Amino acid sequence: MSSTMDKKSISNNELNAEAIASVLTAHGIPDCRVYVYDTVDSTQDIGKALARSNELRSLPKERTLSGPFLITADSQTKGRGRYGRSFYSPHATGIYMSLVISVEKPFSDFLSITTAAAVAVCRVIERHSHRKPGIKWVNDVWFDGKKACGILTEAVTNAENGLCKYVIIGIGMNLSTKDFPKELSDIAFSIDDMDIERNELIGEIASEVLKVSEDPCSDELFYEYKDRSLILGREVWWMEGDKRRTGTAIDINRSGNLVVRTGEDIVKLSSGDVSVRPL
Ligand code: BT5
Repeated sequence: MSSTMDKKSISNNELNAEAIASVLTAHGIPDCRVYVYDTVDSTQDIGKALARSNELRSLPKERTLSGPFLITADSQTKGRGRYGRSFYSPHATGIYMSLVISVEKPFSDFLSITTAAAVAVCRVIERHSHRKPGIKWVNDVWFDGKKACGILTEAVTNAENGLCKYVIIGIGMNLSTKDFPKELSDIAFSIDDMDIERNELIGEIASEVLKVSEDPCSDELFYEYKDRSLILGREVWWMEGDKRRTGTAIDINRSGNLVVRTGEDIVKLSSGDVSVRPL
């Protein structure tokens, strides 16, 4: 945790594109365009629209906006998670950001981007909080058994060659939200002890995510993800259709599957949700 910086009021801190861009530049990323909004439906949608309008412009190659984009907003009215679920994004009490990265690769090369981004987010939080975050497979950052941050990765693909054109990494984090809706009050957490203001935090998270996205499948990130995993060795349960299944999470493999022992069987879960039995 930084000792030189005073604890600042994150909730009163106004978003500022220049301040965020200067943090990115200080971290060696001068070419990331930053867009700041007050209220949007979803920063993911703005990211996709920007990526598409970039394509539609048909600019000569040397003038296309190929650098990454960062979109952040004070609140979202339709913040989303996976499988059409919603992400609660109240005004100015959290971080709601999407990073758009231009790529020309098969999407399979980017399957690890969500797990790499989770590691990146934990690294940044750890620099600025007294608390230690952990990762709940696949995409949640947890504190004290509650979710503080969720990550959603989406892609824009080229219909002709099936290659991915843009990856959009969405990150939502609670910082000072206190009044969660009833359905979240027992499961959501706000990281309210960080010694960094919001623009700097967004800039640092974006820088770290952009760095890890250069080689999201690296050994270093894979082992760090497993080290930070809260689920390994724990009893878990999940639904298979209307059947409830239970087992012990014993590994996460290189494809990102959660490997679970259920009696005599070994099951590999590829996505979806597992719940962890409380300790
Ligand atoms: C996620 O999905 O956790 C991915 C969340 C990504 C949000 C970011 S914000 C910026 C960008 N723009 C967007 O529109 N989205 C991204 P998932 O694993 O499906 O989890 C969704 C579940 O998390 C919900 O069904 C709730 O149970 C829970 N949840 C919703 N809002 C929450 C919050 N603020 N804090 C903690 N848990 C929450």
